[in-house]
Amino acid sequence: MENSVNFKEELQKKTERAERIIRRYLPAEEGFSQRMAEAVNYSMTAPGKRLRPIMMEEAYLLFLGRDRMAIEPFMAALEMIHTHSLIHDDLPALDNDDYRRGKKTTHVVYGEAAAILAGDALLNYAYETAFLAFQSNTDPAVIGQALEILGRKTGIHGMLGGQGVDVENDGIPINREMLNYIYRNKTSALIEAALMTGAVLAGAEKYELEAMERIGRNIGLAFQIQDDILDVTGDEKELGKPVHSDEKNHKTTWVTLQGLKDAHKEAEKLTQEAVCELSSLTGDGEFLISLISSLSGRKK
Ligand code: GRG
Repeated sequence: MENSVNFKEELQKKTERAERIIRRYLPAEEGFSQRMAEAVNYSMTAPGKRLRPIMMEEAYLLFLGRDRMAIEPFMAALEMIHTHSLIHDDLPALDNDDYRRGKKTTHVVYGEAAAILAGDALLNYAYETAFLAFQSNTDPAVIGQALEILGRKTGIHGMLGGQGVDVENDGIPINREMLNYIYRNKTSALIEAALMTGAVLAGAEKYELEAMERIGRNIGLAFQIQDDILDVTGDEKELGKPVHSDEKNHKTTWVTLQGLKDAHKEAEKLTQEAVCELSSLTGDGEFLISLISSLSGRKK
């Protein structure tokens, strides 16, 4: 992208667009439990970055997709699955977090039972939403392929699988190989899903899908390492406090394992690999490249 002002403006426009799409597909707060409905909409309208739907649409545009009725329900569905994972991850049985997206977490506001149900509701409603793509003019076989990717990358062989291994190893020192496995699944898989579903809905070839999967993996790993960096340098760095390890969860992270300097280097290397592979594909990947590059310097 020409300069960072242009990129920021573009990002804001694309975030607002993703926001409008997501809100359009949210369930009406009637016809089912009022508390659950409020909890669903509370968590979905909290100010997330909307990175995954944005990436999905960019991948779609990269391969010249044109059918809004096919891509938009998938964008909303992926953000629902992401939000479900955040609600559940924040629960007392998992990370026990009180704040998310700058607001009190869903279980703190609505109670644990409603938060569990809201997370379940979103996971299920995500598929109801994605199925709306069958009302579009896109080949049903292609939509079926996108649904298969969405299910696989977010399930036991993807995000949920990574989270399972993460929880199992909580408090136990793990090696770099295991940490990579967890990050690849827990974090990269959703980004892989975003890029691959976007590409497949636009009619990308198999080799192009494989490229999107590798790009998503590298972006996700860089994103998670950056998250580890922010865990130790975030607010405290600004306050001039010393860097510390992940004290809250006694968790192994890239930073506790390899140190901050190495973590920065690795995030940069992975980002460059993703940018390089993206540049080699045909189509206009300029915005996506700027977005990926901006993530390794993100502050939240
Ligand atoms: C509990 C089913 C279940 C799954 C949990 C990945 C995960 C699996 C939970 C989320 C917690 C976490 C630390 C995930 C790692 C990826 C990550 C940093 C997510 C936050 O994504 P952002 O920064 O969040 O895009 P926003 O709020 O901007 O959407």
